[in-house]
Amino acid sequence: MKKLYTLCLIQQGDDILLGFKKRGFGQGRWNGFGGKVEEEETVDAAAVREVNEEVGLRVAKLDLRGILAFLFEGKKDSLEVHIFRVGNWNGIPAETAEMRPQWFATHAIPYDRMWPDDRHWLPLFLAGKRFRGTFHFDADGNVVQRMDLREVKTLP
Ligand code: 8OG
Repeated sequence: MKKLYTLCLIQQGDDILLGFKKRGFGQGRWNGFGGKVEEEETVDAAAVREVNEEVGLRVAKLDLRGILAFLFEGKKDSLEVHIFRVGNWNGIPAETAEMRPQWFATHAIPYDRMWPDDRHWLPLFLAGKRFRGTFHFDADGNVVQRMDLREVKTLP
């Protein structure tokens, strides 16, 4: 079964807002803000809701920039993550039970403390590109075994 997730990267000038995940899936890693799309919820609505829940911001505009599939060795379920750029929002980033937010300059992104696939696609994101790809992980989600990543002109 394919599970749908959202991931929002909030950008202001040359800086990007990441959150240190304090609990749950991806704990101990820096990441954008997002989560599972609920039944009968649109992907966009889920993206807006998750940013509000995790960092207290109200998203004004979403720009879909990437769709990535993640498969894990020996597991039937796969994830499809829709990645958005958020350049317009209201509010001030606030720490929540799930995330501790911090701004990072583009040249100081903590790739060593992020999901291992991020170093492959985040540079495309930062260069303003759109992309699609598939990442095959080991069972623990620590090692990328195979990947296919390509730039695309448009996304659905
Ligand atoms: O609801 P929860 O916080 O558990 O959702 C997981 C979040 O992590 C969601 O925003 C999607 C995101 N995510 C994955 N896999 C990966 C990945 O490989 N890289 C990044 N950057 N984010 C990921 O589920």
